[in-house]
Amino acid sequence: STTQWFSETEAMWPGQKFCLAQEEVLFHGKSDFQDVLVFKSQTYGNVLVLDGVIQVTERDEFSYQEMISHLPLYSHANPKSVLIVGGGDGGVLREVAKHPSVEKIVMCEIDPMVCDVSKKFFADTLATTFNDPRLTLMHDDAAAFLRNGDCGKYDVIIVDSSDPVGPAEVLFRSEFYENMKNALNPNGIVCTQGECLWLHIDLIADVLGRVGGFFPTVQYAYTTIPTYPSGQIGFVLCSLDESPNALNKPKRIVDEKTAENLRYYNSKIHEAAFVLPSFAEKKIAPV
Ligand code: SPD
Repeated sequence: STTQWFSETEAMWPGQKFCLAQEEVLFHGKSDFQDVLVFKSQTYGNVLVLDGVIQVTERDEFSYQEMISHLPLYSHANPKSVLIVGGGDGGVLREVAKHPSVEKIVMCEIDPMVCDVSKKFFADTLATTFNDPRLTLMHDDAAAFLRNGDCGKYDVIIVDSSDPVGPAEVLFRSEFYENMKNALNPNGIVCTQGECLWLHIDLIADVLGRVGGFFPTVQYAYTTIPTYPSGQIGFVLCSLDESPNALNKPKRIVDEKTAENLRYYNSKIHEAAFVLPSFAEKKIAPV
């Protein structure tokens, strides 16, 4: 039989298209915010696609979810309160919940359909932790939530967004970073989805330049992941801690029990993730 190929929309990566062999469409619908597709792939497990762009495959999601969560959490001495912006598939929540010091997790995901399909089609892989008693889940616009003074204070804010076309566009604006800063406790840390060095170096330089105006310490880190554009995705990390290694040296080491549950993150890769190739360093280092 002929192979069906799913290929990504090329909104932010003109001239290239990533394809996966597709076995079966499990769900396809339109929410109030976006097009939502879940399909079973031939070799990457179930795949979640929003507005034509791959968000998660079961085979490689751990690289992204572990790094966007544990880079900021292990850079903090004692994280107790965490805000997850987006993250409706539950993967980042699963990682945050691995930290026993965390007492309160608030998740602000605009689109309930993302949580619903994850609970149905990724029940054993991503949506494993929605019953954690530390969690408060709200379906709200995070930009509006953070603009109002009642959003609470956090040690770590993780922005697990889609790309800045569509509902996530507002999460890349300066006002959003300023509001996140105001929602942090002393020594608080923000970590956001920071696109790809190969494709979006100008966007990354722009974001880093702007947020450098709000935070004393800003650094970029990245991870490898086969199913994101060009096989790589990065993170913009911002800390209120002014010390030079506030972000690139973990403040805590992974205990043995947690290490058994991690497939990508370790203390060595934490430091390595901040080491940039020369073309990127030249463009974005002097923030
Ligand atoms: N180009 C795709 C970037 C997607 C980042 N967010 C993924 C959500 C996984 N929890």
